[in-house]
Amino acid sequence: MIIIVIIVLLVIFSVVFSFVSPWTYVPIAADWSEIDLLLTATLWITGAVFVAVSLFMAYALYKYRQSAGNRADFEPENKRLELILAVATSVGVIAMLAPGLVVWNKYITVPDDAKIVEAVGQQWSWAFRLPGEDGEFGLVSTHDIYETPFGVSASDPAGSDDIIIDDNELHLLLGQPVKMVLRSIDVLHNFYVPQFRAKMDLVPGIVTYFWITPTRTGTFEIICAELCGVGHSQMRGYVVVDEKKEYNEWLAEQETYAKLVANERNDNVEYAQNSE
Ligand SMILES: [Cu+2]
Repeated sequence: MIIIVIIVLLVIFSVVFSFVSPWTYVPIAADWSEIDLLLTATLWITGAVFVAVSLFMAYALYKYRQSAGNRADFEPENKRLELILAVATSVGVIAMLAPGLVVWNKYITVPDDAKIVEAVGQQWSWAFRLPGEDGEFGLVSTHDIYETPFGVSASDPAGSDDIIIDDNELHLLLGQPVKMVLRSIDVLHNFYVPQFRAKMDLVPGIVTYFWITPTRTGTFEIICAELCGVGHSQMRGYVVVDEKKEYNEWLAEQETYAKLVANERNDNVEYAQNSE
C-alpha cells in the first residue's frame, strides 16, 4: 500500500512542481521560437506518458494486490493490447520527432543574407574571426595553427583582411542573420548560448555551423556544452548584441590579420634591437 501512496504523491509533486517551478527557459534572444515549441511539446508528451504510466502502475498494484482467492494468470500473448501499445508509442514518438525534422531543416538552411562569423574553441577559451571587407575567410591550415593567428595561411590573400578577435567577447548586430562557423583546434567543444537556444559541437578536423538572428540587445554568456577537460566549466565567453552604432564602434577597434602579423614583426624587430 505504501508504494502506491509514494507513486501517487510523486506524480502530484512532479506535476505541481512543473507548473510552479521558478526554473524555466531564460528569455529568448534569437529567432528560434520553434525550438522552444519543440521543447514544450516534448515536455507535454513525455509528461503525459509519465503521469499515465505511473498512475496505471499504482492502479494495477491496488487492483491486483495479493488477497485470498486471487491467482495470477499467465498470458504470454495479447494481440489487441500489443497493437494498442505499438500504435500509441509510434504516435507519441512521431509527434515528438517529426516537427523536429522540419525545424532541423531550417536550422541547417542558412539564409543568403547571413554574415559569417567563425568561433574557434580550444581548451579552455573562445576566440573569433570575421571575414573582413571581402566577405571571405582566408584559408586556414592545421600546420600553421601555432605559427600564425588562428592558423590563417599567410599565402592566401583573402586572409589578410580577416578580423582576428583573440578575446572571449564577440559582438553581433541586432537583427542581422549570422552563420556561426565553428572550429576546434584540440578536442570536442560545443558553442551554446542559452538565450539563442541554438547550439552545435565543434569537432577537431571539420567545420560545423548553425545560424541565428539575434532579436534583442544584451550580453549573453557562451557556455561550452561538451565536457572538454578539467577546465571545461571555465570555458566561457560573451556575445554582446549591439545596435548598429555600438556594433560599428566595436568593429572599428578590432585588428586585421595583416595588422597583427605586422605588429608581431615590429615587436620582434624591437626585441632584437633592444637585446643587441
Ligand atoms: Cu570546451
